[in-house]
Amino acid sequence: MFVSGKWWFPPAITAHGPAYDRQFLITIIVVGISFVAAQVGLGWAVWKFRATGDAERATYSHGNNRLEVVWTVVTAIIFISLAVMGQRVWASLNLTKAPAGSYTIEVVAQQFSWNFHYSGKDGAFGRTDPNLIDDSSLNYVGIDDTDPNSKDDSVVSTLAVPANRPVELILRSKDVTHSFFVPQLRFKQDLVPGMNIRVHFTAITPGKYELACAELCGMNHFKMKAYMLVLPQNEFDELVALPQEKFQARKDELLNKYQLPNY
Ligand SMILES: [Cu+2]
Repeated sequence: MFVSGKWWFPPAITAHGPAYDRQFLITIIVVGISFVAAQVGLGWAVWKFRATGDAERATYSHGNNRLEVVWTVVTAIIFISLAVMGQRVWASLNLTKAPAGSYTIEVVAQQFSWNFHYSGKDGAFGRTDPNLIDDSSLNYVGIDDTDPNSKDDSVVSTLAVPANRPVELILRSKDVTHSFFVPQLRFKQDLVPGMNIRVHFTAITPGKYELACAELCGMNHFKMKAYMLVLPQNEFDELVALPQEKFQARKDELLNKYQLPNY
């Protein structure tokens, strides 16, 4: 299954993707070898100590302390090393701040949809207040209309990000825990009510990708999906400078222009 590549991950589209995939491959090879060795050892013991038919009494063996210490230490070294190596790749993204010049997008999840808040031309987000959230008047993220910074803000249901530029997402939830997951980005991050969780990445391959909620968040969880568009810089700049209505229309055009990858 692994070797055929048929049931493998979709190709990674981020700058850090290859590091994640390399780490995953190392882990699966090491664990795979251990698995085969353990199963062969078990098979050998079953065969070697099988009943031979000469009505021999079973004996009790306490085992071998030295052997137990050796395999415990070897196992610990292997698994702790893998964890430390994996941690390094993970920490470079999760425990560091987004690089300067990142493009910031606020993500507000709710049962059962995604809202992406763009700061517009001025690059400054309008003030938001949970008390102003009103889904019936389409104010899904609680934008304060009296704040001048909010005038050019857009809230749309598709995530558009620039290619080859670091992007920072600020993840929030209005109700329950949701989870942001685009397989091609190689990360999955919960959105927790009451928390602002920051993640950053640099997408490098323009295209259209599926964004799913990966946390069972209620009855219509299965419907909670959106698309992520990775756009060439000029197309992205042009899109995010548009006012809300035009942004919506243009993003629909772009959703038709790009095709989902084949799985
Ligand atoms: Cu959800």
